[in-house]
Amino acid sequence: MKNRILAGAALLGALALVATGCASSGNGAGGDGGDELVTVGFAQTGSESGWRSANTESMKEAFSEDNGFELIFNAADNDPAAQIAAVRDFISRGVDAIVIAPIVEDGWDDVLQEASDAGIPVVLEDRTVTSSDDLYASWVGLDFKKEGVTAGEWAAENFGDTPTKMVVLEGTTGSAPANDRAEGFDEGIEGTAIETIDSQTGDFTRDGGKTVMEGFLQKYGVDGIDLLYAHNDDMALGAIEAIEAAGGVPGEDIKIVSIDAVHDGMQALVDGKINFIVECNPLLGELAAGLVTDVLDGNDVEKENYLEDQSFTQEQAAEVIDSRAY
Ligand code: GZL
Ligand code: ZN
Repeated sequence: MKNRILAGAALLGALALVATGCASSGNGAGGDGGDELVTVGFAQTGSESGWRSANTESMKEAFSEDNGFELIFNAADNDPAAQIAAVRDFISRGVDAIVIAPIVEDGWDDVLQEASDAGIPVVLEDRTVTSSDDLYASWVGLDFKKEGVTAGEWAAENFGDTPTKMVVLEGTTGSAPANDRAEGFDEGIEGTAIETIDSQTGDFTRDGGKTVMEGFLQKYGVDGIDLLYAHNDDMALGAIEAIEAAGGVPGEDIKIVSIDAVHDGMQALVDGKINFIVECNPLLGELAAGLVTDVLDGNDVEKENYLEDQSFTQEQAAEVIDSRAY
């Protein structure tokens, strides 16, 4: 299937155009007077990170009443069973459409089949699932593997020639970003002298990153670790606290490469405590709303819709930090 990689603006424009166009058809979202609201159930992962907060805000802004939606929001506290139960609740309530940011990739076949049997279209945003793509209408998000490759290639360029001991803070076990960022990073450092001496999940949270990094520091000492690869900024920020508590200097004694580029991560980058960040754009709300509207209006949609990412050195972060949307 064709993956359409579009710069955010172009894709936004295209979808916004169609959304406006569809509003005039008077049978879906859009304030074309008299239309009742389109009811959308949104099953969010939880509130595990700064990225997630920005994503939730973007989704709530896009699925607003002004835009013709009634949003039923559920945050599953990073619990896959609770998230599936929330989707079942949406089905029993007979919503018009369901949007899911799936915590983990597996275990979705049954409930997606139930939504399909109930005639309720599903749009995935952010993370992906291993279920057949016949079981959902469309997905919009970021290329996690590419984010991992970009981070790995940076590490290879900066440390690949000398023996480098690396520890990894993995994202939520079983989640698409954790799986794909690990795979991409390993591709990026292939053939270099970077050695992964330990790797453990911090569940994408600051506390998780701090606790796991404390364990790594007890095991190897500040001098026994040269590089930290964190699958997201929140875990990197927790690790920074642990490194400083152990008397180390983050960004110096232990270099740090991370993913997300949320504000606090970018501030740590500007402050020299992180060395490189690969962005993962959380502002998916408008694209997701455009896809829901398109699907409900029977318009063709791409199965996969990628938003563009970028990356930042400390110097680049200093230039942009005050003008970023999140
Ligand atoms: C990535 C997203 C991840 C972020 C984390 O698109 O699913 O989940 O990288 C968030 O910060 O918790
Ligand atoms: Zn419409």
